[in-house]
Amino acid sequence: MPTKKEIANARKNRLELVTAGLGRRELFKMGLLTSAGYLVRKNGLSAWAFDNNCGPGACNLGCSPKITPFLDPLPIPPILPERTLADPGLSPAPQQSPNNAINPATQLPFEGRGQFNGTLRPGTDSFQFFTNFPPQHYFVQRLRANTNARITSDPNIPAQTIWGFNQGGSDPSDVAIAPGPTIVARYQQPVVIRRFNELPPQNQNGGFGVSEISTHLHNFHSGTESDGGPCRYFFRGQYFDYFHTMQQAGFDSTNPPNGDVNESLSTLWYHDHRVDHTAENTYKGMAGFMLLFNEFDTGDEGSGFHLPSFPQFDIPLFLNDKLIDPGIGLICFDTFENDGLVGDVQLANGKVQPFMEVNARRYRFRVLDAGPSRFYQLFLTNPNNLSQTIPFWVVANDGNLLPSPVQVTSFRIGVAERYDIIIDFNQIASQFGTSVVRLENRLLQNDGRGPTNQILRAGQGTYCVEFRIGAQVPDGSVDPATAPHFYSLPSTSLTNPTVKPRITRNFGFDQSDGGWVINDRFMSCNQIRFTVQRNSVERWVFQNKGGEWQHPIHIHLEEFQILNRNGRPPTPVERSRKDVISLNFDERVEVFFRFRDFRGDYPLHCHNTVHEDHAMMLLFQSQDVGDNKTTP
Ligand SMILES: [Cu+2]
Repeated sequence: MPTKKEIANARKNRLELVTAGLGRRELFKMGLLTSAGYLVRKNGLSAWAFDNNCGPGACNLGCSPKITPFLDPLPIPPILPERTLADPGLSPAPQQSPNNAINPATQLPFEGRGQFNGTLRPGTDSFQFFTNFPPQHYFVQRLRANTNARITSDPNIPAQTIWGFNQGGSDPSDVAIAPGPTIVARYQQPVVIRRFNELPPQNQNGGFGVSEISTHLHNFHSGTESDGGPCRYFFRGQYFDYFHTMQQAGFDSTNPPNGDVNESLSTLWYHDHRVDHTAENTYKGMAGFMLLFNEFDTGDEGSGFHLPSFPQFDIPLFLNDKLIDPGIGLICFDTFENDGLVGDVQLANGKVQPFMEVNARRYRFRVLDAGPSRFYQLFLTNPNNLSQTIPFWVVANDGNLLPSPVQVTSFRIGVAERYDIIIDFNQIASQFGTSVVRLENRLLQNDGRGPTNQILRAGQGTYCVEFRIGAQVPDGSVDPATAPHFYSLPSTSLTNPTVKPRITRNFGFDQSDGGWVINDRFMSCNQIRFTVQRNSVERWVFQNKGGEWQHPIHIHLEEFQILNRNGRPPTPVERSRKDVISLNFDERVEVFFRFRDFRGDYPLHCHNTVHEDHAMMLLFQSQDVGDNKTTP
């Protein structure tokens, strides 16, 4: 074990390297980085890596200061206000071929800026299907620094600087918040979101974060030009228009003209996706929720599927973990750690271990693991009787309502996954005799490589939110115990043998040379690895090639269904369409894809954002004629 002095010295030296803005190549040349990508154990650079005595969930940078839990109410992100074309932020008005003088959509800064290989732009820079689905709703967001963000009212922790999204106003008082405002949209009502890059210059980043950004709308079926992919970042002083058709998948193929209602999504999130820097940028605050409604999932418990009414009883829950520098009390990030980053300070909706006063009735919570690297196994815990096992319901996976609710006592969630759950606080109060129940993460994870799969005892994990149950109020929402039916799952090659995959592709996820590879290669913006055939179906096989690592793998453009995990059928909560597949140790998973509608390039990547940045990602494309690369 290093001494306290050695730890402090290492921290100081590392911060100096960060402040000096030295890149990995410079550090390597200076002999400070090993070929495996780790800081060499000299000059007091890596002592923190050995200070791992902070207990379960500890970081490998040292221990954050202890922060009193349950001091602050759970913040509910404000709903992003809609704008009209008369708003100055929307002048000039969005158009099908964006205004390239300001909007760089057709001047994409592919890797190395100016080294862009022109053959890589198979899609069009104009918005696909814009004339079919002209925009009806407009939003504006400005990405800014907020130097006065409070993650807790604990007086020992100072105000933090976050980089995040504001509510669209140009006035300085419209500050950025993390998580960002919630964007609410409805199916069949197309939207344009204009995002301005008003971030500070790079040398004012306080140690991490880059002010070149790309905003991905996670899991929406978007054209490549509006997907916010890793290589489509834009710069300070610019804006970028994102157009979303708000049609379900299949609108130009299997289910014209509006897509398959069974593929309606509910809980999405938007986040920065800048290649090589997504972890630090999302960690710095650039992420928020986007919720979609339709004629079934209406947001009103008096209609449709009768799910709890939004926003009063339908609550987004943004979970992430942080490291706090014990010397200065500020959020820190280790840009020299390739394995991943787990913090020992737990946040929900931007506050440290908040509380929420709820009524005794049913609520819908939209739980998001916002990373960067932690997996959770979430339970409900009665702090006054740890022996109780408290059930609740999973109703949606990755934004897809399940065919029917599934009762659980816990669920596992990896980075970027979403689980919508229903908690009946009236039932908990009466059945378990408690007015307090806590959402607790009981999955032991010691470092960024992945969880241990060890489940801690109740009360020994990390509390994420404390619910304080108040008065009973009318509840018009559906009781999940009555087994309501939501959407049906589209067919796969398992459920309908006439649905034959055109090709099976294999993807191996491994470690190499201090980084992370897919089929032995690193991410490159200048390389498209394979081509799927638009309006065809494929089977993909994901193999985790390590016994020490877990990877939450995310694919853009289309969702998949799990055919099997190590030959076994998926669990009831994973019998769903999904956009993230968490690969357990050495696991092999087969999934079924249907590729439709859009043409263009999209990424496949690990959503442990530190793995993603080092460089477990590839680009593929969707075109009218696909290729036959089985191990791309
Ligand atoms: Cu990974």
